[in-house]
Amino acid sequence: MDHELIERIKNLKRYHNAVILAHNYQRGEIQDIADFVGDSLELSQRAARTDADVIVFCGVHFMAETAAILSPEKKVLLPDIEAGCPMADMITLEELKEAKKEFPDAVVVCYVNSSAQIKAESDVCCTSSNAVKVMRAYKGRRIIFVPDRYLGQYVSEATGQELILWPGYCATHSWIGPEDIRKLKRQYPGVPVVVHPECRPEVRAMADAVLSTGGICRFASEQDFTSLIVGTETGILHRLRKENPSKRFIPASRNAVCPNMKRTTLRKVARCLERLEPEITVPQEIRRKAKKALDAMLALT
Ligand code: CIZ
Ligand code: SF4
Repeated sequence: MDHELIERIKNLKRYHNAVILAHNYQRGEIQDIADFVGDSLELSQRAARTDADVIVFCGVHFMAETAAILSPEKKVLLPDIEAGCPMADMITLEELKEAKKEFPDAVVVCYVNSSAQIKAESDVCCTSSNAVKVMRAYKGRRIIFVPDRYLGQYVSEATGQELILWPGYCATHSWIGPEDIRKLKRQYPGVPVVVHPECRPEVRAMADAVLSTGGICRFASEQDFTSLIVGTETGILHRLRKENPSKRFIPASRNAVCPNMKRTTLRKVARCLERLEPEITVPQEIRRKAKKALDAMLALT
């Protein structure tokens, strides 16, 4: 019974002085029990600010790592250790080292969707909400951007900067095709379309706005519309509908479901609070270097 599980989670949370953070792509029932719902950076910053001893990170591996990098004195738990990000895994440390050897004068910018090791080997990190700003700060420099080529292409078009792109991409966002948008535009004439920059360029070209998940949530509450077509992982619809009950949100594709984000269940949250594992830790030397890349980003935004 969900009701009993939720009570158990609440009690364990109090007992361990824990905070539960949920990404915008998590299941609705997970978002509902979380102390805070947001994008990966908002969540990690929130984690660093709380006086909780334990952070239950309902998201994927790199997000829990980011929280551990910013809050080394806290215990960071990931309810399902298998919840990874296939895009983050599309670049290895060796591959990045090779690319750096090939372009020794380049600045390395990594998307937050990357492992702690990749962050440690980068000069600066960025998220989908500040990528344009971060890249502009290095105007005139040669830039290697890893691992998302679609976000890279978007930033390149927005800033006019040429980037050395890595061929990574998010399989979940690439489920959204131009034919989906075309069909919905025909079905709902005049309804605005917002998409995430991880979407394919031909989908992005059909959108009225290209926004991070945080940006989509702000757009939804601030802009005047009755219906909105949303091109990102469908978990965000729960939050959008909850925060804007009088507005209608239409998924660009019902297939845009991230299997890794959906691994987190109430049962797994309760179990990880009972056992205080799986814990995510980052070795000291990697942590120090990765924090430098995150700090460099925070200084720019
Ligand atoms: O940074 C995040 O949380 C991700 C993965 C997406 C977004 O746009 O918020
Ligand atoms: Fe990774 Fe895509 Fe899932 Fe986000 S939605 S965690 S980028 S696979």
